[in-house]
Amino acid sequence: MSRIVKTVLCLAAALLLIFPCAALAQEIETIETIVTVVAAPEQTKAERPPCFPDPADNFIPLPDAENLAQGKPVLSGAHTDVYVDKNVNDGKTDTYWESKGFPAEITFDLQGSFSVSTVAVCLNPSSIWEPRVQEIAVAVSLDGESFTEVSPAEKYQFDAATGNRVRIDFEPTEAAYVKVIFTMNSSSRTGGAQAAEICVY
Ligand SMILES: [Ca+2]
Repeated sequence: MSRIVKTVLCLAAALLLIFPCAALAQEIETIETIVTVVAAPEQTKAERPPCFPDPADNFIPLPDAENLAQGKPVLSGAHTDVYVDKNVNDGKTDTYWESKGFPAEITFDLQGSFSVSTVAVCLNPSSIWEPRVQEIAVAVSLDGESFTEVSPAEKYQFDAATGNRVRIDFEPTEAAYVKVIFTMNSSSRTGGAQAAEICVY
């Protein structure tokens, strides 16, 4: 290859390198002129756009009052596996009590006498806990021995869409002990009653 040809080829190669770089530099300059920098929004708290309603808006509301059962002594019959009765009033919906068979009774010692009118039975609110029906009655006592039924056995629907919880309201009654009696659970995954939290108001 002659020296002239080599020189021509080198010049051509140099031009190919130079012109794309020049074009790219111009493009970068163009991009820089159209980009508008905006400040990041304040993100110290989660915000939900109006078009995405909070699922909790559909939850069954609970009384805005002290839960008289939380942390109080609790007594039940046989439980399944590790799902002991003290899980039912530890304030956490990711721990639960599961009875071994039916009927299943669980009794709270309120450690004092109170006017009570609502019992709430909650499952884990996660939708992995599929909808189910449990049949539940409520009885109360002042001495822990003689109980009076304040809400007869009824079937209650649990559904994650409504918070996986039910609310049982009855006439205000003086009580030192509250017994919750389960007689059925439609879930095919258990042969017993289940409750992540039972609350008394
Ligand atoms: Ca719990």
